[in-house]
Amino acid sequence: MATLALVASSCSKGPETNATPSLHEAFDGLFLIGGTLSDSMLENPSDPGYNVVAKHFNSLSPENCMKWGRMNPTPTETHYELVDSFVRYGSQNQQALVGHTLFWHSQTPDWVYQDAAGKELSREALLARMRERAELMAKRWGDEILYWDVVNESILGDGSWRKSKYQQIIGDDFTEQAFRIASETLPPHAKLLYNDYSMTDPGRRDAVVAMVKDFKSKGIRIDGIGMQGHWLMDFPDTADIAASIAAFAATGVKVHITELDIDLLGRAAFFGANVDAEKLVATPENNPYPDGNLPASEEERFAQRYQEIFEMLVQQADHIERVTFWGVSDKTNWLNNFPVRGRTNFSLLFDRNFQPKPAFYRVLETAKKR
Ligand code: 9MR
Repeated sequence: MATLALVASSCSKGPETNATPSLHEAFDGLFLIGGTLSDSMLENPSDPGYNVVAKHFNSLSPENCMKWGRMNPTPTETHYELVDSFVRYGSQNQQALVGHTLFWHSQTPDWVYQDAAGKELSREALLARMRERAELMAKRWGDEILYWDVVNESILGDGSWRKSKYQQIIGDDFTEQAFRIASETLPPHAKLLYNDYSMTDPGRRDAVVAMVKDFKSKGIRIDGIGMQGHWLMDFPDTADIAASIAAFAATGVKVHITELDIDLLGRAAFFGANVDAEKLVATPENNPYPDGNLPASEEERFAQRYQEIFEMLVQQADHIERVTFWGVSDKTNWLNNFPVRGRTNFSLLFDRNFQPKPAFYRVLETAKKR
């Protein structure tokens, strides 16, 4: 794996990247600009996506390889090599690394909640198992990783706690206990984040604010709020995003936009990133540009949406530590398969050939307007 990471870090730059300004350099002094490494990129050091990653991002998140189910699909099976490669690549490129994610109701295998006989664990036993995972993370990657998504998505839109397996076994203090465990096991330089989607929902926003205040009053460390940013073309309103950023920042934490992408094709029935939602089938109606050629008018609409979002983010830059795109290019972004499988969607700043789109240049311009 050492060679793999070395090769990856010395990937040649494509012709495009020599001429194009670096995104993270443009935003220097405002906030970090991040992207993700997928498992397939980590497995293929010559993936052309590395040209974009090396040049435009100064922060990196692992899209999937650090999830509990990927690392430990069974109690005895361990898959840590891709995380090792991720950490090695990002460290060599001096990118601020994100540990995604310690505890999430999704992508956590059933064995985590059970004893060897298949019986549900007690609260204490599950907390001990969570601590073991945090200790492993700290020991193996704690020195290199800066930001940690400690808990993902434990608050619902109405502000109540998600009725996850964690919540059912541990109780309403699952998130609090997770942060206690993280602050006791991860090194002092680690920044601890709560990460969620649809953070403009008033119920969720207010509950997050109340949670941060509660943790702070109890002396529990929490350093940042991650707003995932899986947004649509017409929702949410940038004013509502700004209001949530301001509300979180007012509690004394930094805001991170952790998983930004814009779903050009849209979702008929719901909003957010609920991966449990029923998947639909691609049809000519919901998949209008299967060959990847977007009409100029649509490209322009997309660029305008990115521009308005970044104009707002730049205005809020004092509160924002990092803006991370969820992926590298449209080619592999998760929205090609959510909520409809097998669509040709358009969501990021680089097209399927890793070329910067008109939206890229609009975003770049916003950095100069400060
Ligand atoms: O992009 C990720 C996709 O490849 C995975 O199949 C999916 C399930 O693990 O997770 C996606 O990333 C999610 C992230 O980890 C947490 N927030 C929502 C993201 C999109 O579903």
